[in-house]
Amino acid sequence: MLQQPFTFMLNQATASIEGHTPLVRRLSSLRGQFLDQAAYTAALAQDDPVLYQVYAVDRPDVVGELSSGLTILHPGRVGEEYYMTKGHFHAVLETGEVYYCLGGQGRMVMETPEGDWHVAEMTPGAVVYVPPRWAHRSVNVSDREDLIFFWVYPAHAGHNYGAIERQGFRKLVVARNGAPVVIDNPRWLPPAERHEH
Ligand code: PAN
Ligand code: ZN
Repeated sequence: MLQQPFTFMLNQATASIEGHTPLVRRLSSLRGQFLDQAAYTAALAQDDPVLYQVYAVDRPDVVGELSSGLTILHPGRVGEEYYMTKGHFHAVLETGEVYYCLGGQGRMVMETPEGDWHVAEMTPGAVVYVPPRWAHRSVNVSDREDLIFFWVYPAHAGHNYGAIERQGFRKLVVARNGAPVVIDNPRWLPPAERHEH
């Protein structure tokens, strides 16, 4: 069936996509991801804050279609680690993604299944290209501003959260003396040392 072109409005003033309801991810959906588990448990005992909202313009799950949307990641920390997205590989590993930063200050943490890693800066105007095979997580390194970005990826890519839920990313972004630094994740094991079923 022939698809009809369409337009949607990304409202930068309100950081939303008009006519769409966002998916909301709270602190509780990142269980096990923050290094400081005591700080995580203490934070969750107080409240279950919204970490980010995702406005998705989803398209049919077929080759050729593109899904796109807007993510708003709020500022905050658990211990010294900044608020971040869950992060994922695409289920169809050989699919990439483009991210366009519209507001705030952040980092995109990436890695391959083989353990290559890269951390890219997200600042207004930065377009980060995530090649096929690279898992990706966004981190808000500001203490006060939302990190806002638009993204586009092949609609058949799907999301694989499992590998990241098991041990996180190889690198973490934490605040040291008020500035973001990249450190090793002590829970991360090289592929050969993992015991996955
Ligand atoms: C983005 C992300 C979005 C939320 O749309 O899905 O920023 O991050 P998590 O899915 O890791 O919670 C994307 O990369 N889509 O493929
Ligand atoms: Zn993705």
